[in-house]
Amino acid sequence: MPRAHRFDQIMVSYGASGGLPMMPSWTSTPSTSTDGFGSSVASAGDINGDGFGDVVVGAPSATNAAMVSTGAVSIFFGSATGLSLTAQRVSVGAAGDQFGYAVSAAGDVNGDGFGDLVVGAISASPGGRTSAGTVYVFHGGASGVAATPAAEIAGTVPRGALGAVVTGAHDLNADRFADIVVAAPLADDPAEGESEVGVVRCFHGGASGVGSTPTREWTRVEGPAGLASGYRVGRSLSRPGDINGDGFGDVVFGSGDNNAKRDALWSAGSMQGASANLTRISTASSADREVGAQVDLGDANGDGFDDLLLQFRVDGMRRTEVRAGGAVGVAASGALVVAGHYDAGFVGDINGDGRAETIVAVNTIPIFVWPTAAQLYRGNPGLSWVMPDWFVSGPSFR
Ligand SMILES: [Ca+2]
Ligand SMILES: [Ca+2]
Ligand SMILES: [Ca+2]
Ligand SMILES: [Ca+2]
Repeated sequence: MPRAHRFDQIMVSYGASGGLPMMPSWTSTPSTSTDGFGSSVASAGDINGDGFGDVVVGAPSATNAAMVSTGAVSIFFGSATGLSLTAQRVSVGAAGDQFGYAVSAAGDVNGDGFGDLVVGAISASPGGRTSAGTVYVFHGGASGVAATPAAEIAGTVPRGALGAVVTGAHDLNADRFADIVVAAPLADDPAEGESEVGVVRCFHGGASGVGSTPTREWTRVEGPAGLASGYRVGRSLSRPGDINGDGFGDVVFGSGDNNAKRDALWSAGSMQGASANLTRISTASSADREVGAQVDLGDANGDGFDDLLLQFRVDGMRRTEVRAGGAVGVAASGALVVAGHYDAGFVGDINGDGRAETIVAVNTIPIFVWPTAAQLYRGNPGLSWVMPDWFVSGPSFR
């Protein structure tokens, strides 16, 4: 999931058959510039069940009840005239927890028709385990989310930062209860004496919401599948998707530090949920780095199979490519969307043609070292991109 680099202003542009407008449709600016408002942003799904999509914004450095950096999230509700200007604010935990570091729609985890929310608090210390991190799930309702979380998933390893990356609205076992996938990319493996191996955990929804026991867990990423030892497993997670079109949701995640090649890995869903077996997704050149630094799933060519957005680094420059999904999995090679940019991800089908668009953050002002504009690349049947179809830039976009 893309993350914002600075926390000045959130801009939302409403899609239409012609694409996106040149000016943002909605903006929100925080009351203070120190609470980290906007360092995480996500579609929240439909939290209050009124048929309009909602947006969640994290402010992990926000003060709550005089506790500094407890963190908070704000939910802006959609309507026929756009997003609300005021938000429901939710904050849980203790000083320094950084609640809201990561946010995602959970999907409908308890099957009551209201969308639910998943929030990561990376510096929470459950059970005295310093900065093990905690993930919270909130159930939606007609008046927004309940102030008390329905589920708390506690990190098990000190300094593991569970909740640094969270995604929801998966359905890995196709039972119509949404499932969530969360990562603790910095988790050590005390049993093996290894540091920062990372862990990814899946949790299935059900009538009472998300259970507290993971239905699948990957760490170290080695062994039967013949994969090399993992490192920082779960540094990136895909949003929900179905790569092989079998009706079971699949999940892709990345691993690795800044200097390693590493690979992205994907697991196919089934009746039992995500498979323990992982399929490696790599690039041809051994000189490439951080393969899977960002991953996402969306149907960019409109063939009914979700395609993989894969980011990696070549000679210090990031590249984003899209690889087609199909009945046998992810294609072995992909089409370059754009090189030399910052974060990238799919943004759904903005122009209603049945194909997912790709959005990337780019730098158009070389004296700055942060992104200065966003570019949109339309999905197309041949998975071929040359120029962006839309961009927006501004002094506050960084
Ligand atoms: Ca629900
Ligand atoms: Ca499910
Ligand atoms: Ca599948
Ligand atoms: Ca496709």
